[in-house]
Amino acid sequence: MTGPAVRVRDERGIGVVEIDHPPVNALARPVRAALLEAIERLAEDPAVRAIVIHGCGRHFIAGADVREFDAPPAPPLLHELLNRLEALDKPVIAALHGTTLGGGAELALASHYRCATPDLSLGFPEIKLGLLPGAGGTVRLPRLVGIRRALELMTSGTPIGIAAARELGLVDHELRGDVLAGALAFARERVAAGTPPRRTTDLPMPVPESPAVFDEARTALSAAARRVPASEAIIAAVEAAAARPWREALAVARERFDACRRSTESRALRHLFFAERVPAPGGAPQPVATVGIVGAGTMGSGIAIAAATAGLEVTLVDTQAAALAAGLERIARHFTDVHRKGRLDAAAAAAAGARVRGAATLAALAPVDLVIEAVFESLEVKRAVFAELGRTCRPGAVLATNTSTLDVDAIAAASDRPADVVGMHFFSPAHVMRLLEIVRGRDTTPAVLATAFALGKRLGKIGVVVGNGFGFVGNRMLYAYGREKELMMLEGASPTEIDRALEAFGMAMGPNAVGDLAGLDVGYAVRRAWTDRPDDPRFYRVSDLLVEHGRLGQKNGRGFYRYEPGARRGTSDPEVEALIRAEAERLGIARRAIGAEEIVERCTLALIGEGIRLLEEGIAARASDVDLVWCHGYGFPRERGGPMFHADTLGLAHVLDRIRHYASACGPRYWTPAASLEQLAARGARLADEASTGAT
Ligand code: T1G
Repeated sequence: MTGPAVRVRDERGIGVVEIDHPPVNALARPVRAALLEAIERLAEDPAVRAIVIHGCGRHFIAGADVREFDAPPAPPLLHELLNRLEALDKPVIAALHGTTLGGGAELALASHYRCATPDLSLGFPEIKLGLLPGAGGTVRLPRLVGIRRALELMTSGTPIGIAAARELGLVDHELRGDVLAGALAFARERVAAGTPPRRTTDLPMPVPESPAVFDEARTALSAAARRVPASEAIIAAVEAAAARPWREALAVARERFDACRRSTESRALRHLFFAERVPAPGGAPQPVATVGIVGAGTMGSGIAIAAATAGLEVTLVDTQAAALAAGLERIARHFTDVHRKGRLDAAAAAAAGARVRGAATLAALAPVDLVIEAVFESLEVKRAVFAELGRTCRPGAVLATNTSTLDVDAIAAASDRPADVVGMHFFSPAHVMRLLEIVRGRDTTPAVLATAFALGKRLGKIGVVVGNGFGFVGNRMLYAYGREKELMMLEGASPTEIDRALEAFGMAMGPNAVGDLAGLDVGYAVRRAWTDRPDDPRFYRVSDLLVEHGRLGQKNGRGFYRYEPGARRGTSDPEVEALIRAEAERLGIARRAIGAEEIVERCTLALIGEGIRLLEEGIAARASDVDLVWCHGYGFPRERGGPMFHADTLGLAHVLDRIRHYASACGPRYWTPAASLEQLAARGARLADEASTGAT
């Protein structure tokens, strides 16, 4: 025994090293120390003829322990451990199953032989944490699969299954049945055949597939990937492996790894990794097997697709026969498409589609476990639906509303069972976007909240529990962000300048392009219904003006931009700029050139200021929740960690100083700093360190 995380035993001459470090066998320091002790012991034992390394549980090894990266690496260092493993004079067989990622995959490459079960998922996801494989992957992987494929695997972070792994020569033998028994048999065959250790670093580096293979990899990087230093670090590390002896190249990789580990981008991505794994809210979730969805429109059918794909039985209700038919057709087409694109096999796609049935009345929802209402965004309409649901649905059924801006308590009250009501705000398209705002109403019980959260997780969503306030967290912040871009267009920035500046900052799409995509009339209607919208003639004046001139966005070819038929990206339209100039003059606004720096600062500080208010009011429970909302719901750049992490990167004293600057430059109406910001800045605090308000 070498400690609870690593067990060693002798199986008739084969040394078995079992890693048992739940939940994912992460290679934390104690595990590395125990592994080193284990392999040294087996190396010295003359009775041991070969070594098999095996991971207990669902995963072989999920990689290094991500929690260790905020501090310098502690010995034994993983790359040194793996070099020692590879140098052993006895055959080392990695018995792979399930998830084999990062350092786990590197351990496999440092082993002499690799067996794997059909459920293998092998990959190098370090890039998603702003890191590179730092334990030898950059020198061993290209030796096994070639330079181009190695670069693809490491810069994408996408795992491969057993078939691809075998084809690439990463797996020598596919195991059927018990992974350890199979690996032991494989090891005995190696011993019987007298097969020597096969060291990956003994293999020559392959000749680059083309002289430009490294620059081709750079060119192939997406804009988002280019903003993460680890992308270039991976390419440079493999370039070094092609030009130098492997130990020197590994030293280059180590230097690059440590620089990436300390980078803002990696710290931001690691922040989000853990933010996405916050514990579920208290309360015991109820089992949900059947779901009712009210409203067969875009949102309702998207939610139905997500639920059916997750294995739930779905009843989609729409009292309008044509709308119901259109919704069912949309759902059927989706499952046909996902099969055609190879994302689901024929049987799975057919089974998922068969789990959705239509109904014309809410009576069909009487027996279901949970209902999600997704009807027109009108309080009157929603209240009528909830009044009927309250009478119709079985006791204990959860009643959720997909409202994006309306008062969940007002909707809940209509049901006469507000304790069963919760908000589940999906983002469109509901079967694609991962964000789900889970709105706790005044009377929502912990069990109902936990049930909604658990259902969200089952649908593959990132669930964020928020309080019941206008726009919850995401849309309330969106109005602050949009307010500034609208004001700056009146003050002199063109729609294109706004979008280009924010896309250069890292936003997935500029706000004007987003408006055109969603339809400018959608926001227009919401703002009309907004009872306490700011009494400011400039507030969203440009967007309103465009709608009043019949410019609705992509849907009718003209919005902020002009869209040629079929074009996804619009072009600047002089008519829009003339409209804006005339409106600015009418409002008496002097125009000026506005640079990208001011555009980005005003929009991001507006986001930060509103996020801090949401924390202060308890609508958001913790800063990382606000980051999840904006990274998963609105395309905030992940390598900046979200608006709150970005505020901590800037420093709250700087944030406060700049908000005060805009209070004097633009007026205090929108730029009065939250009291909590002044307190946090005064004591040099970070938002990430603030305890959860828990108020939601
Ligand atoms: N380190 C520390 N904790 C981890 C972890 C990791 N690598 N992976 C998961 N956890 C925790 C997670 O926080 C959660 O904790 C629990 O395990 C279950 O996770 C040296 C430098 C493996 C596919 O990037 O992709 O190796 O909430 O909810 O849905 O060169 O976890 O229970 O307290 O996600 O079944 C590379 C990251 C590291 C893999 C399982 N490896 N993990 O998914 O469970 S860097 C990764 C995952 C590296 C080398 C480099 C997933 C999973 P808690 P979960 P899951």
